[in-house]
Amino acid sequence: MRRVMWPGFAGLASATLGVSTGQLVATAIDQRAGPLYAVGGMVIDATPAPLKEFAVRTAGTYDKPLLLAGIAAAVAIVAAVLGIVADRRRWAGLTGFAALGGLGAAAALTRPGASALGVTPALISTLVTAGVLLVMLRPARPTAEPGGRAGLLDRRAFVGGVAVAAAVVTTAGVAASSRILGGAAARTRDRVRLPRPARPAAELAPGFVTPNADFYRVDTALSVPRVDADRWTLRVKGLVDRPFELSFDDLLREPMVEEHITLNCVSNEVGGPYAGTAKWLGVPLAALLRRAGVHAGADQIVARSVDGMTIGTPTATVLDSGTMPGTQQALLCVGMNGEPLPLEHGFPARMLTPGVYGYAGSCKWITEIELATFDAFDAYWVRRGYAARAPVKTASRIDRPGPFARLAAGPVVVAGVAWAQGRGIAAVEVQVDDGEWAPATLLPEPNLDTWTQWSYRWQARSGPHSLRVRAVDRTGAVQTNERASPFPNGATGWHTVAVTAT
Ligand SMILES: Nc1nc2c(c(=O)[nH]1)N[C@H]1C(S)=C(S)[C@@H](COP(=O)(O)O)O[C@H]1N2
Ligand SMILES: [Mo]
Repeated sequence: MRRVMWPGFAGLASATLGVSTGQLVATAIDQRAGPLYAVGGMVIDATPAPLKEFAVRTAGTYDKPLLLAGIAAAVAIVAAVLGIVADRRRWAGLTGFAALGGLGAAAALTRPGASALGVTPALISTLVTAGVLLVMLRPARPTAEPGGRAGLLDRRAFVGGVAVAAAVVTTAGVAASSRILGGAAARTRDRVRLPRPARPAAELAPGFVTPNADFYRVDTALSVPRVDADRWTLRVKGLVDRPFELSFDDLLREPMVEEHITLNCVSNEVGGPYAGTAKWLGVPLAALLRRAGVHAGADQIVARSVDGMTIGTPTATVLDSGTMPGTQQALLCVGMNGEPLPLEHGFPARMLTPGVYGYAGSCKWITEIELATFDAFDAYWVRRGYAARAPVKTASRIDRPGPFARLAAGPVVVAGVAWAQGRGIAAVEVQVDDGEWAPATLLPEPNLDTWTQWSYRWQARSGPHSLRVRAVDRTGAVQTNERASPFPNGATGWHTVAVTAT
């Protein structure tokens, strides 16, 4: 038994120490080059879109920690097995660990924007793992004491040592990654003085905008990119007459506008939480495109982020944005609800295109805008089967009462939001059980590219009920009840909530 337990444990312990050391080394280079993060990033990019949808839906914002934990668990199992193998055949076991290290190195090297230095963490992980393993599997030396107890004590001391070292290295890694890497980004963010908008947005009722802390976050970044604004640039290039580059200071000197715009994710289920409204501050993208002089036929804007995301937006959508009364302009944003962009929402700058889902118009941590064509280039999510052109569909949501709420019979306020970006909301209707559709009361809509808040006074009789909502846009089109899944261009269907009145 001991010939399995001890070597298995040795494999696990040495890999734990090795991988933590690798993660620690990575903080000095690039957090994403850490073996777990690099493999995690590779898994995310390789995951088929429907599975990713499932992960986002079932795990919400925990999908990333869960993925990391899953990879760590898989590595732990393989490491324990390799420890047992190494106990019998050193070279076979070490070869296995070298292969694991190779996987980590390959993952780090193939991450977008990776440098050759990216192999270092995986290399160091492998060396540390192999070294610790060899020491742990050394046969216990015969000792003066009868029964070889000193050998066992050695081992216990060693195990303790490894455990303490792993804990120290991991803690140091976490601390260092937030200080070294987060430092410059957080410092430059703290120093940002947002310019006053040439055109400020109207003040709206509290509760209309989503506070930054509650704003949904959807992206493929396992660790939030921490961009030092002092070293950040934006290049505008591709099919243009005059390519140019802007620093963050240049950008802050551009005339800014402030706009309320609703952003939503194509992955949002009917009634789901991946929609939010903020007051954005930024430079109209159309102005930057005009400065560059876009070639005729360049029908796609490809935005690239520091972490290699690509997001393709129709050029016409951006150039036409804000020209129809009530619509808002597509922006290169630096501010969100009166603050510099939070790191998770794209500091120092992101795109925001009203009327198209986030994956097709709202690149965070943006660093490049390339004018291209839809024929010549498929962006990240398009390669995975999502629609290249992704106008937001009319949607409405019941926010209260919540699903399966138990409430007192009598007057009940049913309330929520509805949006039909670019078209605007003309009416919202509520249906209780199989009754008539009744009009809800709408709060004024600040512009056609935000949601509208609605409420409905309901006299609840005791018993179980279902509440249903649908919106009518300003072209007169009634929101469809035809069920569509989020893949490949957005969910449709009426949101229904079951409640019980007593
Ligand atoms: N760099 C980068 N930008 C990105 C993404 C991403 O994964 N990486 N996700 C997009 C998607 S799918 C959506 S819905 C929005 C979400 O923006 P938020 O996280 O600020 O709400 O960002 C978009 N921009
Ligand atoms: Mo999204």
